[in-house]
Parts: sequence; structure tokens; C-alpha cells
Amino acid sequence: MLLFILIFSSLFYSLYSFNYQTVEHWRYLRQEQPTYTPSKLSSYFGYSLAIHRSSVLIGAPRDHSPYDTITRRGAVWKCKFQSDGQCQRLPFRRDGEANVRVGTSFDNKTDQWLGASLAANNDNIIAGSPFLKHRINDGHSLEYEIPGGATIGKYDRSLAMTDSTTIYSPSFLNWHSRNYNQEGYGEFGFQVALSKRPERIIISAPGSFYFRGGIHSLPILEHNWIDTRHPFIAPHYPWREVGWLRYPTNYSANEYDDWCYRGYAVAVGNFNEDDNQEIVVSIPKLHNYRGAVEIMNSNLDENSIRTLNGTQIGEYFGASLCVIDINNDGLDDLLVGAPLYTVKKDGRILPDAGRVDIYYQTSEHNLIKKQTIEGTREGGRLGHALANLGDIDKDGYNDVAISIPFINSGSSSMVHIYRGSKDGLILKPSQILQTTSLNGFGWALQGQFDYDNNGYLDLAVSSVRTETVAIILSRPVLHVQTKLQHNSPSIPLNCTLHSDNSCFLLTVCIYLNEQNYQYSKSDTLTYELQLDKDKNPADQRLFFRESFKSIKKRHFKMSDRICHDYSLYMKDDVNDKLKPIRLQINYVLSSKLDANIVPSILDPTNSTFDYNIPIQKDCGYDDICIPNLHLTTSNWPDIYKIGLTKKILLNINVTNTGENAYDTKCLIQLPVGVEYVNSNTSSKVNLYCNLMKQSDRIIICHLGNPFLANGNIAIQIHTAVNNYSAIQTDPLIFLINVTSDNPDSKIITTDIILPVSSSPELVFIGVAKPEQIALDSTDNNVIKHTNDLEIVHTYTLHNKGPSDAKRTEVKLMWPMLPISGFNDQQPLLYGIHLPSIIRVSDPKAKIDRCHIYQSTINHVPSMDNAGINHRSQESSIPSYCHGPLCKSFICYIDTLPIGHSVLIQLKAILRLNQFQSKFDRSKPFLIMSNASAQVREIPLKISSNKSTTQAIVYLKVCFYPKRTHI
Ligand SMILES: [Ca+2]
Ligand SMILES: [Ca+2]
Ligand SMILES: [Ca+2]
Ligand SMILES: [Ca+2]
Repeated sequence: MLLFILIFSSLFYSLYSFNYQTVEHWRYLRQEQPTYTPSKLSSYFGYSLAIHRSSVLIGAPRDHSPYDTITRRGAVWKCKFQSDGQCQRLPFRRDGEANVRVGTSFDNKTDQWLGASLAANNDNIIAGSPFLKHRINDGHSLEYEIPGGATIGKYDRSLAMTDSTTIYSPSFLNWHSRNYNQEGYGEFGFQVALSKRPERIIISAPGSFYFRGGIHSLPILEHNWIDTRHPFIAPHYPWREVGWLRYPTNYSANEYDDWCYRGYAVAVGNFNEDDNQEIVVSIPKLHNYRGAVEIMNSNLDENSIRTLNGTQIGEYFGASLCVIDINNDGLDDLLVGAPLYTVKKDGRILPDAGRVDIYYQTSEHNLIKKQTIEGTREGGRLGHALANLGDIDKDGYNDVAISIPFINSGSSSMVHIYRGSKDGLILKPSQILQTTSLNGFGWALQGQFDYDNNGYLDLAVSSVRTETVAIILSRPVLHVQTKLQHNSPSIPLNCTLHSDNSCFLLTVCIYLNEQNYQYSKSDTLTYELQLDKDKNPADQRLFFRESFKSIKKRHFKMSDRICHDYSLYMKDDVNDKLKPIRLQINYVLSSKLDANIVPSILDPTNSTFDYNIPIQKDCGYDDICIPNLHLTTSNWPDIYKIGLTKKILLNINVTNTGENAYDTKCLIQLPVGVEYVNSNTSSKVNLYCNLMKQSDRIIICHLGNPFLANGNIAIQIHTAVNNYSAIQTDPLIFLINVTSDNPDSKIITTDIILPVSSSPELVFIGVAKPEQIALDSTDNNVIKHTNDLEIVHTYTLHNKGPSDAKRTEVKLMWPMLPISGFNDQQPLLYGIHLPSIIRVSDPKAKIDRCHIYQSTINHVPSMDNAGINHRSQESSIPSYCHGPLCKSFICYIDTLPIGHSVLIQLKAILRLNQFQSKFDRSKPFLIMSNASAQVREIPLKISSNKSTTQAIVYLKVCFYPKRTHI
């Protein structure tokens, strides 16, 4: 019989790629062309899978041979490894090939589902045929037809059948048990398994006792196989006898316990302290359809039962089981599939997305659920099949396959591969096998066999709907080990291009991990060796002499060990002398495609290798430099007076009392408005200062690499204020810090704080014209007829700086009141106009203006002229004139630049005849105006102080015996 090995490169694709070969080397096992129409009835080829010696066994329970007298007898196919698709229908014993009649008994093998379940080891093959019908006549004209049986074959090395092939069936028991309520419809052989210790055959019958189900455990006998007609003596669970009826011992009135399907799946594993393997049995519809899994010893001892429970109604907990030691602690762990589990996640409900619960066995043999994998695809049925793959990548941990066969009703299917580890299953799949060409791909999974004998375990995946089994071959995993050697423990800085070629020699050796690794002669390993991986190309420090480059690519044929020598050199002018140089080696494996050999793959966890080489330093025995940097500063001027000078000088002194400081830098951040001019040093050290890129306020000064132990440098930083209106703060703050690249070195910081003086200083001087007159006090009549006199008081306002005055307010006052004792009807002064403002040295038109000022001070003036004995800007000015007794003005002076002056002139006419005889002429009389000036605004963003400057001017009227004009 020919089955095909086909290569369909387009059928499969895979996300990730470790370590099954996914495209070129899948083998497809298929049946011969069927005689029936496949769309109507499939042979169910691939319904079950097993490994026997060097063959894959494939169950096809609906298989129909055109040469057979029995309709759809079912079949088990043997496909020898590397057989180029040569598969054979497995022969069972001769009388098993036909319907058998013995006495009144009759075995009806039509539609018996031979191959619905399979288990095999090197000696035995067990194929379940759960619908085998054994018809019996009880001698009372009643005929019972009892279904269920398991065919057990014992084969020699050439897979020739032997006479020891036999059929087990409970229907061969005494006929009481043949009642369909008991073993009848029991579907005996629904699942089969083999345990190693003790050697037993486990057969499930989920249809027994109203589909409560049951388990049979039979000893395997080396010789003298139990005859088919021998009473069926296997222990059976659950079991008890009530009168002539036998019921399960845990029989209860709970109607849901009927139809619970005990034995839907079976597995064996060691879950207690004894060395014997226990039996794991699933009951997917127990507990009101939540399902359970029972673990019991191989004798089916009721007292040994432990139970794991499902959680969700209808999830089909235990539809699949897988015993595997995931974390390699020597204790079997257990995966339980629940493919109809409804996943609720992120507000979405995904019916039948499926779930797998992972139980780990503790050293006390408890099973603890620590991990869960949930499906993400509605209807995908994750966990429909599970498989222990063995250790497919030889990392010491067994690996797992979980199928998701029915995405979009099976038109899309996936098998996820998970790697074991000491911490349990790594929940991110290492590989996802995916197809849209094989409907329901992942119905059954079988691992732990080496189809191509390359030392790596392979995987069989079936698609029953397309009657296909795909063999997916494992790629050998190449673990590369790298060793680097160099002739000097660190790279000397003086090992430059012009130095001796041998000043730094590097040897790269590559080893293959596995002595038995079967590398192909066509396999080429390539490595890319990158020097100074952490630096940009422009900053790289280390180079190959042969190419002047810092990267080297090398191809070489595989062998156990290979070494390459390189001579390296350092760049002349290296900035970073501290950070070690990181070497990185990246490996790539390339293999020529060969249809007969599965190419190797690199272990992704060690395809990259990193290595650090230090640079030689002068840091004592420990080669660790600990600098001790100190920073002192001074500045000129002490106070920055805006407008007086543009320059600001910063003096910075850095000393190092520790070991060498590498790549030492001083950073100075200037305040807004201060600009960098230049820098210099009086020390015999190269100083290089510049503004940092993309900054006009941060100066970076390189003090040396290294800045040597006991080094000292005095730096002068010249700065200027070119536009003082840009100054925004008072004081100006200069932030200064010093850093080095040494590990754990501290940043040394200090600030220079420079107060700002900003308010302009005004000088206010007044001149009276005339300054003095003398009246003849002896002749009252002369005074009475003296002409009135014009008097002019001129105030000069001068801005001494340091800044312009943007707006200045000047208040002026004239006395105009009558003098007591004189003619009250006439004020002393008349003809008073608004003050006039005269710009002395500023040709630009300014908006100066004056108004009459209404004083609000309600203060009765004193006309006492005593105490006013000299004119002085500093002396306190008595307020002798307010309100209606005075004439007050306010003037607003527009911008008054530094060094400029403005004149404010008051004019009035004095009535001299007011000084008649009633007036006390024993003392001179002062006719006094006064003025005060205040800068209200300066052209800066900082605030100014608002001090007031005052001046007074007066005409002194004296009285002499003779009338005399001065
Ligand atoms: Ca045990
Ligand atoms: Ca374990
Ligand atoms: Ca592994
Ligand atoms: Ca293999």
C-alpha cells in the first residue's frame, strides 16, 4: 500500500521558528485513493496516533478496504520511519480478519471502529474497537448484541503478525454483565493506554452503566495470552455487586451522574511515593457537567482515588490529558484540556475557545494548578489534543504541543509548541504551526519519535477531515560557545596604528556544544564581530589593523573548534578612556537546502555573545580611579550695575587631589541676558571651552582626559551683557559644575550669585533768577511803589545712570498765597503758567508734558520762614504750601537716557509791594519753590527701586536801610 510523502511548501506557515522545520521538510502521510466519495464518508485516517518501534501507527476507524468482506471494519496503518510513504495496513490475527462465529456466539465487525484508540510500546499494539458487536444467543431465543472490544496484537521485529493477537471484550464475560445497562453499549476500547510499571493495559469504557463509564486494568502476560473465551478477569472500576446486578460503588441518585463519561480520556504517570505508575481518568461531565479527573493506582483501588475538578459547566474538563515532567524535577506533572471552555476576556465572550490547566506535582505529591493557557479564538477548541513531545531542542526540559484545530470551523488550525523550563512551561509559544489547508489540523498529536534519525524528536499531527498526517521534523539545535583571549589584560592607549602590530592581539575561538552534533559539510557559520558596539561609528575607538574598520564578518565551515587571530589598534585621540570596549559577536547559520537533511538552527538564546575589554588606566593596583575634585570661584564685578559695564568675568579653579579623572568637564550655565565671549587659562594645561550644541547659555570646558592626579586649572570665563534689557533676574546666577566619567564620581557644583543694580541715579539742581533782592526797609512808601518782579526758578534733572529712565515723574510747587498781615486780596505771585520743559542734549522728540496737580493733602500750611536757612537737596523741605494756597504741577518726563539732562522752568511775577511796613523786616524772606523727581519706569524686566530726589529753589528778599538792587 502506498502512502505519499508530499512536499507542499505553501501549505504551512509558522509564526516564530524554534525548532521545527516548517516548510520544506514536512512529510505528509496519506491513505491510498479511497473507493468511496471522501466528501460523504471519511476513513477518519489520523483519528488516533501511536509509535511502535520504528513506525508511526495511524488509526483509521472508518477505513473500508474494497477487498474486505466486512463493511468499514476500520484499520490501523503502519508507516515506517523514512519509508518514503510506504505504509501498510496492520494485520491482526487471522480470525480477527473476519466476522467470527463460535458456537452460538458471533462477532460482528462491521462498523466496529477498529483504530478509534491506539497504544503501543516495543512489544504490544493495542487498538480499540469500541463498537465491535458480540452477538450471543442465550439459548432462550434471546439474542444480545454487546458492543465494545479491544484488539491486542503482539508483533515481532518485522511487524509480522503472531498468533498471540487477541481480542478482549467484557462481552465475553458471563452473560449477566452483557446486559446493555451494564457493559452493554459500554464502548469498551474507547481509550487505551499502556503502563510500564506495572506492565498493564488500561482500557476505558465510558458507556458502561448508563454512560457512567468505567476503567479496566489488565496485566500484560509475557506468554499465554488470555484466550478470547477466557472469563474476563481484569479489575474494573467502579464496581460493586447488588444481587445479580453490578453497580458503580459511588452510584448515587444524582441523575447527572449518568452520562458522565468516566474514561473519556486516560493516561498513566507516577503521582505518589511508590514507583508504580498511577492511572489518570477523566470524567468530563461529572459534577453537573463541570467535569473531573481521577487519579488512582493501577489496581483501581477505590481508596487511592484523588480528584481534580473542573470549574465551568460544559467546558469538557479532561477531554484530553497529558502526563509530562515539565520542570525536570523527576516528578510527573499533568496537563488537563477543556476544549469547550468559554473564555471571557476584555468584555468579550469566546465560546469553545478552550483552556488547558497545568498541574505541577510537589515533592509531597500534591498536584497544584499553577498555570493556565486560555484560547483566544472562538470555537478554536484549544486543548483538543495535547502531547508530550519529549525534549525537542535538547535543552534538558520536555516540551509540549497543544492543538487549536477548529478556528473558523476548522478551516484554520494551529498547533502551539511550548518549551519546558525549571520554572515550568514558558507560556509564550516557541513556535506556532498554522495551516488553512488541512481542515481540523491538530485532531491528534504524537511526539517522542525520531522520524529522520537525526537525534531530534519529531511530531506527527493529524487532520482527520483531510485524512492526512503531517510529520514535522525537528531541526538540530546548534549551541555555539565563544571564547576570547588577548595578549594584554587591557588595551594600552598607546597601541595605535603606528605601534607594533603585536601590541594588542585578539583570538576568537568557537566551539560546538554537542559532540554528537551531526553538522552537514554544507553548513556555514557566519559571525559578525563588532568592536566597540556601544559607540556610534564616529566615536569608535578600536579597529582591525587589516581593514582599519571596527567590524569583521567571517564565514567558515563547521567543525568542532575553530579559532581566528586579529591584531587591533586604538584610535589616536580617544575621548572616552574609561568605558570598557564592548565586543559583540552575532552568529548566523546558513545551510544549503537539501531535501534529505533537515537544516540545523541556532539556539536563539546564544546566537549573540558579548565581551568587554577594559582600557589600560593609570589607577594603581586596583585599576580603579577615584578622583577627588574641588571647585572654587570668584567674579568681577561684585555688583553688576546695568549700563556701567558690559563685562562680567568668572574665575573658576578646579583641582584634583585624588586619582586620574577621566573626561573631566566643567559646565557653566549663564543667566539669561549674559553672553559668552571667550575663555583662557593661566595654567599650563590645554583648555578647550565652547558653547554646547543647541545651547547659547551652557559653556562646556574640557579639562583633560584624564585630568591628572594633583592637577590644577584656573579658568577665566569672559562674558558680557550686550543688551541689558534682556536681563530677567536679579541677582544673576551662574551655575557651575564639574564632572568626570569615573564610575561613582560625584558631580561638584557651585553657583556664582551676582546682584544687579538697575535704578538710574538722578541729579536734581535748581537755580533761582534772581537769587536775592534787597528792599529799603526804611521807606515804606518806596516799597509800596516798587514795580513787580519776574522771577524764574529753573530745575535741572540729570540722569547719572546706570540705566535709562523710561518715565520720570516730577512734582513742582509754587507759593502764591498772600502773606499774613498783608493785603489778603492779592496773592504774592501771579502770572504763573505751566512749567516749561527744555531738553538740553537730546534731539529726539519726546513726549514730555505737565499738568496742574491737585494735591489731596489737607494740611494747613505754615508760612513760617524761620528754619529755612540754606538750600539743599538733602535737607528736609517744609511743606509750607498746599491746596489753594499753592500752585502745584506734575510733569511726566519721557525717556531720559544716561548722561542726559532736562530743564524744567517755573516762571512767576512777584508783587514786591506786598512787603510793606506791616511785614516783619527783621529777617529775610524766602520765596521758595520745590520739586521732587522719581523714576517710575526703566526699560528692564527686573524691578527698580523708586527713591525720590528733591530740590528747592528760593529767592531771598532782604531788607536794608537803603533801597538797593542787587
Ligand atoms: Ca506511583
Ligand atoms: Ca515535574
Ligand atoms: Ca526542551
Ligand atoms: Ca528527528
